[in-house]
Amino acid sequence: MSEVNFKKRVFSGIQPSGNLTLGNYLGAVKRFVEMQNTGIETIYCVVDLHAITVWQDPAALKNQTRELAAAYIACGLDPKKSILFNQSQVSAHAELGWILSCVTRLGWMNRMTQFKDKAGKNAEKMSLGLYAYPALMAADILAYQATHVPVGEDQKQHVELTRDIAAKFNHDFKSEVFPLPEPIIEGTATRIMSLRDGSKKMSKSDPSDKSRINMTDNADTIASKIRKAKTDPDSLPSEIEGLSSRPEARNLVNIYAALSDTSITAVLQEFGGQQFGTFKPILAELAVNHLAPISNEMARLMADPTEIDRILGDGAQRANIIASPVLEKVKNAIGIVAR
Ligand code: AQP
Repeated sequence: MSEVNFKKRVFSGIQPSGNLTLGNYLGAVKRFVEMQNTGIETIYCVVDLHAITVWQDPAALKNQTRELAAAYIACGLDPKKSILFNQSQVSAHAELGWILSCVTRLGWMNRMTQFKDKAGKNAEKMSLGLYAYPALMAADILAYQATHVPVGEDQKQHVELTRDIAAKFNHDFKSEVFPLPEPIIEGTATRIMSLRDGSKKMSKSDPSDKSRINMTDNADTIASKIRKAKTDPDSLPSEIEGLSSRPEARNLVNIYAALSDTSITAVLQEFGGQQFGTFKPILAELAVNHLAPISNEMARLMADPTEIDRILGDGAQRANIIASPVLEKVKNAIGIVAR
């Protein structure tokens, strides 16, 4: 048990690996904004070094990085209240990532389900980086001695691994450098599913654009994707139990609940007995009303990429001020001779 009382600090990140989806927004960014406004120190990152674990077109990566930063700000992250930057500008992430990959055990890595999901039957052809990704994610969090990590359900295993890595480091080097960070997974939207397959999560990198709502989609596209979303022929149930074997229906109800900040039970009380033909247009209108101001603001911010780069650069400087001394402590603990 740690003797040290670490300052409460939030860290999280998103990969600029494509368009930000409604899943990323409801499962992560919306929560980032809520945490920023509680007065706790918050650090949010565009994790570009994670994105390159799979192929990224270089020009597209630059654009996606700026677009994700614009999305963060358009969703309500304030670069004056939160530290906002892209990961590769703070070299402590990569340095600590290497050190922690020497602490992490192969047996732990082999249990990571996200690698198995992403690699599928092609594991031999995947990059070493995709396999090692969780050790870099541990470094992202621990470089700031972060205590709380808001994430969607799919990242829970990686945050738990981060705790194991932190505990092993502290134990092996008889140090108290790292806190054991807690995953914060709350709300109705911790796992938004694909609009085409209720058993798969909504993802930026899904080959089917129809499987997701992108934060940059216009009103017609959002309405069309919701109208065409896979459902079943039954009407909506009035009780939550009625959704148990209906993943697509559950997903649309979840999205409605999360967008309107209400519970699934309340949504079913209102719409129980109605057909999807009635429910889908109402959901589409809610989604458009919610997302349109965000995508408009993103477009406005993207018109000035120099300003986005300035914000990211300023955030990186502030992040570096926190991460550098932590990295020094780590180097000192493991016996590395430093300046
Ligand atoms: N479908 C989802 N529902 C709820 N939360 C989600 N998150 C991702 N998908 C959903 C949360 O978004 C944050 C950022 O995730 P990431 O970009 O680091 O990587 P990811 O989890 O692998 O997200 P994607 O969209 O599926 O990206 P790709 O396709 O590039 O792998 C995390 O907090 C995640 O939980």
